[in-house]
Amino acid sequence: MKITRVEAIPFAIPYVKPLKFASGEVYEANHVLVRVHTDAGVVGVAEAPPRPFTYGETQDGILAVINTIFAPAIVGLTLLEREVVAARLAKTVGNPAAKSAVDMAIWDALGKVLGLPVGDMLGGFTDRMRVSHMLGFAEPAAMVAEAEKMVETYGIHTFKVKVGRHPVTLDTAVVRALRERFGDEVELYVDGNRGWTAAESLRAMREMADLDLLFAEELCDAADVLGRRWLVEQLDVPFIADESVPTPADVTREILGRSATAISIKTARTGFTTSRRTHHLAEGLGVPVVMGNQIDGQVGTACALAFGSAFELTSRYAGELSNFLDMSDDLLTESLQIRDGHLHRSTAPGIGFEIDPDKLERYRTDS
Ligand code: MUC
Ligand code: MG
Repeated sequence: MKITRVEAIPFAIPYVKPLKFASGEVYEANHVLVRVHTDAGVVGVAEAPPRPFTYGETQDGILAVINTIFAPAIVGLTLLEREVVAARLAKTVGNPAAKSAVDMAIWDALGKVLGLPVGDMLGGFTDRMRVSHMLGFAEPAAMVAEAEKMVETYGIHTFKVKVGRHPVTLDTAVVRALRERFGDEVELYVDGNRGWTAAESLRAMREMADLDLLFAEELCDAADVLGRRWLVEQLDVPFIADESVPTPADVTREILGRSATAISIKTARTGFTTSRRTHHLAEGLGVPVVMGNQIDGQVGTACALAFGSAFELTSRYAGELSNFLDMSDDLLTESLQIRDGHLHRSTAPGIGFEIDPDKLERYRTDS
């Protein structure tokens, strides 16, 4: 069960429809596939999506930190020494997506060696999750049309609407149009990716007071410490901290500082080992959790599904598990299938997906 090699493979898959939001735009999935090889012959796999506008990581940076620091630090450890791996990776600051992919690939390998699904190893609460779809910036009619397609084709009934544009009425009009089109058939919440000030956020939330929002996420920057506390105090829906809580310590600070009242867990930035800590912390603090999407491909989505379905708290609300639908292709032998608004996790050992070697050959950018 010893780790013999860590491989980091860059690949690029174009999006059919780019995702646009207040802090950035994504046109191509230029991720890094991480493979952890073992002396048992088993290979664990996960992916790292670089998000420079959120965490500062780039595809080249992820390759460099894995090849030059992480791989030499963990080769020779066994798959059971996940806390030793975590401690060694923690010696390097930042690099959350690179660390997470290494961590999740190790869990995948361990599951394969033991013949157990990772979702069961983590907690085994359920075998499925309800799916929430993120609607990126577009004209109101186009965003409503996308939601219609998601309802009709996939049975999705929960939507996270990206907001944070100026004037705020641009976005509030979209949310109103969605509520008018679907009535109480759908759940709606908004994510500002820090695009508004605290005052703009409050104005927008007041304008949407009659639209029965489920949550508001990261509407303004957590660095505006008092402004955000002022905003959160006046809201009557939970305020989700997303990019402001990449570590458990950040969760503690934001929740105890009263500048958030719910959190997003993203396996793309906290892997399985740290996501588990974050989950337990959220449970202890008594705050709601939404499984978030770091604009993951199908590999990353399978990871979020494995973790989210493992606990009651992480599967209570719909998880953001559908944005791989915007990609022109993916790497799996069998695509994830959203049916009746749900994703079911695989019962196969490990995270539960297989990489198609032909697809990897086609999309990798290092050969
Ligand atoms: C989200 O919830 O903010 C946008 C940037 C990122 O890192 O994740 C996405 C979605
Ligand atoms: Mg967010």
